Amino acid sequence: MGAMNILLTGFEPFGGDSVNPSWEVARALHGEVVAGGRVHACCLPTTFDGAPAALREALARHEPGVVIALGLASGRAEVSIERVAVNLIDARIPDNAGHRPQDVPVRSDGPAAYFSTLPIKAMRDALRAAGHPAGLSLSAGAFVCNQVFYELQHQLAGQGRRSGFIHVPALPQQAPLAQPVVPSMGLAAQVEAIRLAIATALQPDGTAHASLRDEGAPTA
Ligand code: PCA
Repeated sequence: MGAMNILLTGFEPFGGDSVNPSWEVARALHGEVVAGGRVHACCLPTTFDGAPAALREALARHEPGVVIALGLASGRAEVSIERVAVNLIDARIPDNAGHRPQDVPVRSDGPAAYFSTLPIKAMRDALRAAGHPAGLSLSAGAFVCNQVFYELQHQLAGQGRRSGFIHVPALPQQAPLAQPVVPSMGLAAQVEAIRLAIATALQPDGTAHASLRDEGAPTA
């Protein structure tokens, strides 16, 4: 028996950016043992067609006990721990394959939404206690990040594994390139925050979310 595997995904750059902090953070933590779990980083393509398959493959390869998917939310100032994935794709910009699907479900056979099964409030509190800007978010958007979050929860539904999504702010070098200029957080601080988020997610008593754990949305 080795250490429990933790899958940490990030995304390739998109929307004309040359860097995506979500992948930089995941890559920086690759191979680390955090709270007894070994981190496996995986870079997902920022395409509606490619991301779900890449995620599925990573889940099969690593059989992780905990999964945290990361993405960039340019414009947000905090590490935002997402609460809910919705069964909706409505792309505001084209993905990296030039596709811009609008008003379609992630899964035509799936529930309207899934909740995160991570101990989200314990994670937020741990990050804040360590001095990181952190908060809970009620929307992961309707682009590839939300799609991956939804797919993740759908694929792991009912398995009792902890999984969810965290959006990170832009890096300082990206901030002035956005119009208007966006808030940012340095890479070292992002890495520290996500390491702490992982450690908190591995704590057996992270029960902030117990009543919602491992349920689909209350539809049907
Ligand atoms: N952010 C985008 C997709 C990839 C990423 O890092 C999003 O929020 O949907």
